[in-house]
Amino acid sequence: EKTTAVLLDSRVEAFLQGGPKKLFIGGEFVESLSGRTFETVNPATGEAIITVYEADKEDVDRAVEAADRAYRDAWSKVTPSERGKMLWKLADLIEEHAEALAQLETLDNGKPIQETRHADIPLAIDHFRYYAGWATKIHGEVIDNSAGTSLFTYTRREPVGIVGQIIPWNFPLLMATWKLGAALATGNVVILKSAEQTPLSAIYLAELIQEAGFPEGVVNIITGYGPTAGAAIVQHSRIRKVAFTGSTEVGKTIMQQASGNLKRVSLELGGKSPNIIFPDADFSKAIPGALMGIFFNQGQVCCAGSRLFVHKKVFDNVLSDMTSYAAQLKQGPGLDESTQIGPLVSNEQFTRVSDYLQKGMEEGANPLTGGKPVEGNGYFIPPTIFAGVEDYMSIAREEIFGPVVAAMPFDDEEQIADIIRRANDSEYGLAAGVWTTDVRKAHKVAHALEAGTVWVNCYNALDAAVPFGGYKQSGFGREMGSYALELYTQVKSIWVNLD
Ligand code: TXE
Repeated sequence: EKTTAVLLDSRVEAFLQGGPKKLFIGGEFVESLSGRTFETVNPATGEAIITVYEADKEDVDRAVEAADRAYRDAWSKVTPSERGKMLWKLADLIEEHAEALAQLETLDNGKPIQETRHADIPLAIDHFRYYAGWATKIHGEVIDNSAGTSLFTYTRREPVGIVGQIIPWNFPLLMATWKLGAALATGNVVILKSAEQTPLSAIYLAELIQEAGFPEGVVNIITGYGPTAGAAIVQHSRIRKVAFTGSTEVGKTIMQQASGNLKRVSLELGGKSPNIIFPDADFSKAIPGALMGIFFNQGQVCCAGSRLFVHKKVFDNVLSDMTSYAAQLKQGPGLDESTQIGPLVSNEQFTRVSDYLQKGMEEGANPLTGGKPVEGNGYFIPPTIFAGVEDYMSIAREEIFGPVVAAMPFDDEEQIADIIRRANDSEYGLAAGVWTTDVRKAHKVAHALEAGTVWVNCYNALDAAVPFGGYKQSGFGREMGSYALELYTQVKSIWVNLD
């Protein structure tokens, strides 16, 4: 039989040789001070890939010293144009190492290689290029309000200083990129902690950062756990800002802990995004859109369209098409060219999603396809579509973060108020989707939805230039676009007496 297994890139093989992978602090690869390590696991098999040094508080302290030195002695003397050039160089290096990075990401996270090649890596490259352009465009303004006086005022946009960034495992490289791009373009120094489930692509990125010519200590990348290394970042008084992407629960803890030193906080948290298909939708787009909205990245996407509202007139047809497509999606190891849906990232996530499948059944929902975890090695959950779901059920209210969609019919003829009320009836507000060919309805619904992003006749579209972030308990602060610059700059007003 013809094998479709990906042949490992020699760069990946070289990367996986030798002892535990090290922390990147002060421009060097170093062991953690405790010497402790942890394993990172291949989710397709459940077997360890390699060990990684485990950072803790004392390593964060060391990174802060390195960052502080870099900020004062080196980074503040680098011109914006040179900063931009380094970011562009980094993008070029990622492009040059694209296949190795794609494979490493797939190995560590489990996602299909087709997705890492065509989404994660190109989006990361674009992102750094976009922010490379911003480095030279960070301006203050002259406030000319001084007629009749001798006073002259202007503002400067200055970096915040040392920033901490904590990222999740669902898009490990891309999340690192979203965090680093804006922070570096605006002249900050960074301590970034990757997620313990997926440390590898960030370490590989550190090698490229070194090669791109960033002064030592400008970017420090550490691997370790949340309650230790992550909390040490949040609690460190010399780190002036923390940017976090992850669960709403941990987001709350971070905000509480950051209140101790009044660190600035931006949070990109969970979601339970509604995706609404009206009866006048173009179904040739809406059906694949709804499928991609929930099954992309095994549903481990903060903006996944996990509450699918389909108008009652078309509910049965839409669901039957979706079901037959979902049932034939090819599930397997991410490092197989033909895989369309991979394993979940970890045993913990596998258990969490399996529990939701069980709960959905107990609550009386009915799986049209999927519904039971796959037996055997690896953390595989089949694409699952639940019908017979009521708004109050936990599978319709809580973030599952797996390939599981709760499909619910809705019925309003002229009024759209009812479906908007149902869509907004959530503590989350990250994203939403609307499928209709009626342009008035599209805008009306888009305006009424309580979400940081609304996709009309598309889903999961992302661009470095377009802001992304949450309403309500999905967090606050906007990453990407010009908006992210605000997270990483502070404004100084300068008064000059010209007399
Ligand atoms: O997330 P955590 P987990 C949601 C999703 C998932 C659930 C749990 O619903 O099922 O969260 O996933 C670090 N101080 N999302 O447990 O714990 C941790 O080391 C500082 C949505 O993996 O939030 C990791 O780097 N940091 C989400 C990061 O936080 C701490 C993406 C995220 O881990 C910490 C991931 C602490 N006390 C999960 N505790 C999204 N919005 O995209 C943990 N961390």
